[in-house]
Amino acid sequence: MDITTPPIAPEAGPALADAAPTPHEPPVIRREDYRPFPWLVPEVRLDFTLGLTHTLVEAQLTVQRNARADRAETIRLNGDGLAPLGVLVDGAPVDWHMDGGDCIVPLRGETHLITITTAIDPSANTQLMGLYASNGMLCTQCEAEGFRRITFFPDRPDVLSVYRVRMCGDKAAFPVLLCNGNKIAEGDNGDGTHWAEWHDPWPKPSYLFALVAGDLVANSRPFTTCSGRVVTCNIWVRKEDLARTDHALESLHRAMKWDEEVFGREYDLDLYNIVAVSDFNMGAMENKGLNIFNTKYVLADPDTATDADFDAVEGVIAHEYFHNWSGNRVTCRDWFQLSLKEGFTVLRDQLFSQDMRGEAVKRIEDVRILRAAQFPEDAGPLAHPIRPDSYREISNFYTATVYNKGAEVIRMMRSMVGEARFRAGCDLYFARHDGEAATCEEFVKAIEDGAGIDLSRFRLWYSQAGTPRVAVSQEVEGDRLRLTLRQSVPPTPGQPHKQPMPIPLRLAVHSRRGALGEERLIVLEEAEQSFDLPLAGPDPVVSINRGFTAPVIIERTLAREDLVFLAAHDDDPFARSEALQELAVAHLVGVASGTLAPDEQAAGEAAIIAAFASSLADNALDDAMRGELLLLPSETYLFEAMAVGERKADPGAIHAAREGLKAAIGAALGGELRALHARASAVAREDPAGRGARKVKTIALGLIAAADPAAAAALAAAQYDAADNMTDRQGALMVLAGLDCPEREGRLADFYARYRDNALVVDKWFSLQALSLHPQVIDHVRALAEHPDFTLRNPNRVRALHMAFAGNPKAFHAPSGEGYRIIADVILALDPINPQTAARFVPALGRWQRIEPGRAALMRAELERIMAAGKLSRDTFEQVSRSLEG
Ligand code: B3K
Ligand code: ZN
Repeated sequence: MDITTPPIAPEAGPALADAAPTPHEPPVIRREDYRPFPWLVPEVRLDFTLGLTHTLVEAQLTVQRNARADRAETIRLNGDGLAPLGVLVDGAPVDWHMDGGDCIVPLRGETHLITITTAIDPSANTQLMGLYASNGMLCTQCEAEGFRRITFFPDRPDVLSVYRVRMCGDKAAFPVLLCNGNKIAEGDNGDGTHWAEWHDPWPKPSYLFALVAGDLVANSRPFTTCSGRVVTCNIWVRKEDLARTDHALESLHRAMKWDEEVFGREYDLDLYNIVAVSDFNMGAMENKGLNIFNTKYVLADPDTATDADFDAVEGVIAHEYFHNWSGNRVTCRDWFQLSLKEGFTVLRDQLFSQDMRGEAVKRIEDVRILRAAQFPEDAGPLAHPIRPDSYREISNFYTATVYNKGAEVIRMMRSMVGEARFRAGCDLYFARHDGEAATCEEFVKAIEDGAGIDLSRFRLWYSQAGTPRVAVSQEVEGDRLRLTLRQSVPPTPGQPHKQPMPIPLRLAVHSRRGALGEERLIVLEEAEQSFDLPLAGPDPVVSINRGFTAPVIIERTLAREDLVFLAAHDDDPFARSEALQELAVAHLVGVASGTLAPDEQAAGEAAIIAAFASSLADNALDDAMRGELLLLPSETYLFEAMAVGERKADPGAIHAAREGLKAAIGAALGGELRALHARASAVAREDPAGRGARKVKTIALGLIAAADPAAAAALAAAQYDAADNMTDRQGALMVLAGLDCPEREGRLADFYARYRDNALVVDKWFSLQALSLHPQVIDHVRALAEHPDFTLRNPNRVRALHMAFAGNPKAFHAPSGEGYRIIADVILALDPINPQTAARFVPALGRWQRIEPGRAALMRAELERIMAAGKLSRDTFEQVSRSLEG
């Protein structure tokens, strides 16, 4: 589901940059201030006496001086909301003191044993960071800085320790006791409590610590590694969820095998545990040997999960597994290096999914996500390089830039050197830095040395924010084509001037008469550079950035017939879908900004309809790819394309233009779309072609609905009633939810009644109403926020209702400003409960500078209202203040 984050306008209100700092202004942490920690902590022993409302933690830290750091006479142990019950050094009390949340302990010698005791109430932990209670079980989330909410510790990723953990708790409440590594002992205390002791032989930073205690059952199946070791793999869930865990377990095995074959990485413990919890701030967490997952990315069966949900489970399971090497064996020196593990691991999971599901469609999907989530971020007030220079709250930097653009940057290196040399670079990286906390610079150096390439200028991709724009012009000279490329990287907050960066572009020069040119890779190094290329025939058409080799915006005005040619004939499937997108973007931005003459508008619409018609008729296409070719660019992406230079985005005009085009396509191709729907409906669920059929079925319904709502309502109701899987059922209900039709209410009520006991499906019920095209969606969202199943305490539920709503461009950007007010109210209500999740809503309001002045003023006013509300969390304060500064 597309989460929209709209753009902004500078004249819309006074800037807050000069305002006096609020008394609660949190400090700025800077990358340049990094210093090694003065102490090493080679060993940690933790002893937990577990209870839902009262847990006692005794920590023993073996510390020794770090010869590579400045000498210190104290040790700073980070804490957040903790009070030490006792602090001993080598068994004796010492004169410790607090500095903010941290505990400062004097240490004079070379090595010491620090013993420190804390008590916590997991049931009161609504932030879901540290140790918290969820559905009667106890679990942890420590990345980035949650461990300091459990015990006092140097809670930074460059302090690596071997952990030994003992946990004791009530046998009935917590029959299963899990931690990182291997279980080395367990026993019964004979008083209704039991205990287990775990040892993780691999040194790790505190953010990878995990503990789970609860009433869980496992789906278990061994995996034999390439060297013949047998690894027990368990997926732990509540008993009632066990039947929906096979896909997760199979995905894990596939990921383990793929990482051996493609990256030469073998798993390194005898046990791999995954636990699913329903209260979780994000998707999943890669704790060593004990991944903790949001249930959304574990549980799947055809009745309750869509095909897209199945893919997401496979992708996230793989992502967390791949972190075992890219993140755990080699971790980050500091949090500015986050993309070292996240960008690399996203690339690895994308390559895995490409291999599992087909390269072309997966690449198109990944680029769509990048454009919908990362391009707007890079063009707004929260833009930052993939390796940021400063932050106030690191949780705010788990962004599409660090993750998805980070993956694109590494993918570019891979494209430039080829698969084999990239693999050599990765091997060198893992060999050089195994067991260390490394930097992005060290990663680039390893690729440089291992792959044999000079990446000096390429490093700019790590330090410069903003999406580069590449302007293309061409000239024919005899039998050659002279292609001239000009790059510019737009200014971003704190970075007014940029340098040109190496931009690898796969391209081919086709002839519109039919001959396809050979593909080659060029690297644009300079601000402006020309390339002489052979012609394949007359009327050359350049197919550029094939496969999306670089995360850039290509600026060119290609004749409509050239785009139609590429959309129908390009031999690169990505380029083919891209030509259609280009055709649609140019047309829709033209219509929305009122710059097209009526005959141009008619010609543009006719060309798009013709391209859609040929995608519908092309028997060489499979339905999965056909589906991609039948999707128009998202409204978020169209905002970006409209807000160029002085021109602002007009969400209302974009929505109207896009819906108008959908209606024109639906009207012109109604017969073909109905035939497609009928053909796809006849494909059985188990048929290998079933997936693609389900995808095009709902896309066809959406286009028919835009032109003929009554016909679409009847078809959707029939699809809903006949559905034997969630993809069809949800797809049909999504279309019905957007229509003011008699079929709507009954199906929505049926869906809720059918699945009311399944939280993940109830989330879908909230989302599809919040995302709908229905004219009363704002009233629906207000009513749903009062529904007995709605709670601000469960992040999945808040995201299902309010994040979906913020991603519904028509409703969120209602000219009255009501959409903005709903989201601002949620931020204010959620901030004291769960600041991390609250802050995630701010970017939706934050892009006011690139939006038309009326809405921009309303968005800005909501941000100011949040700011004025007083004591905000670090998370929300940082996002709101940056959004106001622009
Ligand atoms: N590393 C975690 C994300 C942690 C987010 C903390 N706010 C999941 C992942 O990216 O694999
Ligand atoms: Zn990750």
